[in-house]
Formats: sequence, structure tokens, C-alpha cells
Amino acid sequence: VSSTFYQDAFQLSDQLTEDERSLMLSAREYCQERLLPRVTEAYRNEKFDKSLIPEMGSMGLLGAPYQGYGCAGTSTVGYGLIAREVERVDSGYRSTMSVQTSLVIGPIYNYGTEDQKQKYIPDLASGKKIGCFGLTEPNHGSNPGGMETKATWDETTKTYKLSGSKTWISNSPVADVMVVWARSSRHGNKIKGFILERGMKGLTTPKIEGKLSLRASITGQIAMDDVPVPEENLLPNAEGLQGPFGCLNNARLGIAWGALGAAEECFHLARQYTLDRHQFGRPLAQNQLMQLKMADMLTEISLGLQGCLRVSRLKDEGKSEPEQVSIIKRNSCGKALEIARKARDMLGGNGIVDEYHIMRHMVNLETVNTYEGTHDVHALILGRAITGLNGFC
Ligand code: TGC
Ligand code: FAD
Repeated sequence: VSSTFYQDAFQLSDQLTEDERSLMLSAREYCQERLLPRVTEAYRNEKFDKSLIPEMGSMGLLGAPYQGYGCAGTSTVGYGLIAREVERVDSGYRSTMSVQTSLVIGPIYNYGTEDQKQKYIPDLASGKKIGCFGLTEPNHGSNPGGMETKATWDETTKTYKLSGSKTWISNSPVADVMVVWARSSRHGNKIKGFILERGMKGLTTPKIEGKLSLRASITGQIAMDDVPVPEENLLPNAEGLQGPFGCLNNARLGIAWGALGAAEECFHLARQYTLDRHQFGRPLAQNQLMQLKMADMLTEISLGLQGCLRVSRLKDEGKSEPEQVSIIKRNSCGKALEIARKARDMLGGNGIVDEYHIMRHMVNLETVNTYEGTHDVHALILGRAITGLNGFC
């Protein structure tokens, strides 16, 4: 077996196209050289570094799977590979990237007018502007169907007045552009998407303080008090929960790849640490208990990545189903969290220190396991698909 077997047991790299392989390598180089050196300080001090957005833009990492408007036009696999490389450094950086791509550029690209695409996407893809996605509300997290935010149509001013509050919104305190979902009085109270911009009257985006996870990403609320939103800022081509969920299918797929990137990093760090550190007169890695943990890690990572690859290829062929994405989002997040916890243990006391990175990944993965549909919510989505019975209520 080759000495790099532990890095790519199923030769994933051989299953990529030439373009995908070179994208993976250039993303890896950027992430390792530019993101990794910043992350410990950013995390320790809960400092969100806005300058990384235009940097990611210039590397073609924002809006990657979309065609035109300054986007790179990669395959879905290419998008997944970017998420994996970014999250190998930090889930919060991947969050920034995937919100901008799947949850802001995505809905404008898929549901917007030509004018909206031309107005917003190039600046979002280059990173000149930052976006956020407002679905979750204080009283409606797993169940966004209960949404209370209202868009009241005002015929005289030809504006929608948005009122309500979104919470747990990645990037919101620094966002220039906000895709917000609300019940529209003009559309029979159905859910519609709106593009809001910083500076609109009645709009504030307070930061959520005290996060012990995802500290390199900034999270906040979107508070709306009769915000006047011009008619042309309505996303015309989406109605009902299909709108936001259509975006989430893409973001969840990126997360499935990304979480395994974090898991790979924890595995590699723990492997090297246990090879280097000696106890009882031999490397820790020589103990059968350590080898069992690493065998389990490599197995889950290898199988998980094959699942991500398969679902992404199905998506590029136009044959993927949301439930397939639920399988890989849930599996990757749950397995990555287990791997991070085991890897943390393998480092003993050093495992709790931020310079060794693993504990940061571990606590980040608690969020990743929760957002975009919790581990259990995805189990219920699958349970419904398997049995035809709705287990949500
Ligand atoms: P349900 O009856 O299942 O569906 C209502 C309508 O939506 C359609 N739909 C989908 N369409 C496309 N893709 C999907 N995955 C879809 N899932 C549902 C469905 O066909 C139906 O359409 P229609 O036309 O018949 O009305 O709705 P439900 O209310 O029973 O939903 C239950 C459930 C649990 C599936 C759903 O609410 C859910 O997935 N909850 C999780 C919430 C969630 O994921 N929130 C994410 C917030 S965004 C976020 O976390 C970003 S973090 C970003 C980062 O920092 O990286
Ligand atoms: P709840 O829905 O209250 O769930 C609490 C617990 O109950 C969970 O364990 C859940 O699995 C369980 N549960 C819920 N319903 C059921 C049921 N029927 N049966 C069994 N168990 C159930 N949202 C956005 O819109 N945009 C963003 O950019 C965004 N970014 C985020 C960033 C961070 C750091 C975090 C933490 C969250 C973010 N979210 C975002 C919100 C995220 O999507 C929600 O936190 C998530 O959907 C869960 O909702 P909740 O927190 O209200 O938990």
C-alpha cells in the first residue's frame, strides 16, 4: 500500500476530471497558505476578517457552480471540493463561502430577473459585496413553514413593507445584500424571497454574542420594522417553501463535502501526533486502541466522500433527489463530529489547546450538525421518505 494511502484510500482523486483536480489543488494551496495562518487568532478573538471575501472571490471560490455573471461555472463536484478544502481549515470560513454561493448567489441566479442577476451577482462573485440568507426566525427554526415575517404590499408606493425578525443568520452583521423569506400579502400569504440592501429604512442586523462555536464566522439577526422594499427586489420565480429549500439542497450538499474536510484534518493531525509522541517507550500510534480509532476514521471518511461524489455526480446529471442530500449531509456531519471527538482525545491535554486545531473543529462541527437541518430533522426527512409517514408532527 502506498505511503499516502491514509490520505486518499479510495483514490478519489482519480475519479475527478482534470479541471476538478486542478481546482482542488489550487483551492487547497490558497486555504493552507492564506486561511490557515489566520484562523487561530480569528477564532480565539472571535474576529471575522472581511478581507477574506474578496480574496476568495479572486480565487474563483464564490458562486463557483454557477455559469456567467463572473462565476467560475464548475461542476457540483468542483463546488464540493472547494467546500472540503475551505472546511479543512475552518467550518466558519466554509460557512461564509457557502452562504455567499448557495444561499445568496444561488437564489438570485435561480429565481431572479435578468436585471437582478446583472445587478447583484458579479459583485457577490468577486467578493466586493457580502450576502446573507434569512430563513430562520426566533420561533421557527426546524419548522420554517411557521414563518411569521410579513411582506405587506403597498400599492401607492409600489413597495413591500417587510416586518419581522430573522435570527442565527451567518454574515448578517456585515452583509450588504440580504435574501429574506417572508409571507407576502400580494401572493395570498405565500412565502416569497426578497432582496434587501443595507441602508434600507427600518433594517438592523445586530450581532449574536457569546458563540462558543463557529467563532471565525459572524452571526446575527435581521430585524425588520416596516422596511420598504421596492417591487423590483422581489424574486419572481420562487413561491412557497420550495424557494428556500431549493437553495438549501445545494448548500447542504456543500456542507456534506465540507464536514468531511474538517474530519480529514482532525484525522491527519491525530495520526501525526500519535506517531510523534511516545508513551510507555513507543509511539502512541503503535497501540492497537489508537490504530482502531484511526481505522474507523479512515473508513468513515473514505465511504463518506464516495457518497458525496455519487450524489454530486447525480446532481450534475439532473438526477439527484433532496433525500439523497439528506443522507450525505447527516452522515458527514455526524461522522465528522465523532471523528473530531476521538481525535481530540488522542492528543490528550494538548487536544484542548487551540494551536492544535482539533478542538476548534470539534466545536465548529456542533454547529454544522445543527444548521441547514439538524441531524435528527434529516433522519425524519429520510424516515418520511422510507415509510411515507410524516414523523414531524
Ligand atoms: P414539506 O411539506 O416537507 O414541504 C413544503 C414544501 O417545500 C417543498 N420541499 C422542498 N423543495 C425542494 N427541496 C427540498 N429539500 C424540499 N423539502 C420540501 C415541498 O415539496 C413542499 O412544496 P409544496 O409546493 O408542495 O408546498 O414541509 P414541512 O413544513 O413539513 O418541512 C419539514 C422539513 C423538516 C423538511 C423542513 O422544514 C426542514 O428541512 N427543516 C430544516 C430547516 C432548515 O434546514 N433550515 C435551514 C436554515 S438556513 C441555514 O441554516 C444556513 S446555515 C448556512 C451556513 O452558515 O453555512
Ligand atoms: P429547533 O428547531 O428549536 O430544534 C431544537 C432541537 O429539537 C433539535 O435537536 C432538533 O433536532 C429537535 N427537533 C425539532 N423538531 C423536531 C421534531 N419534529 N422531532 C424531533 N426533534 C425535533 N439560519 C438561516 O436562516 N440562515 C443562516 O445563515 C443560518 N446560519 C446559522 C449559523 C449558526 C452558527 C447557527 C447555529 C444556526 C444558523 N442558522 C441559520 C439557523 C439553523 O438553521 C437553525 O439553528 C436550525 O435549523 C435549527 O433550528 P433551531 O435552532 O431553532 O432549533
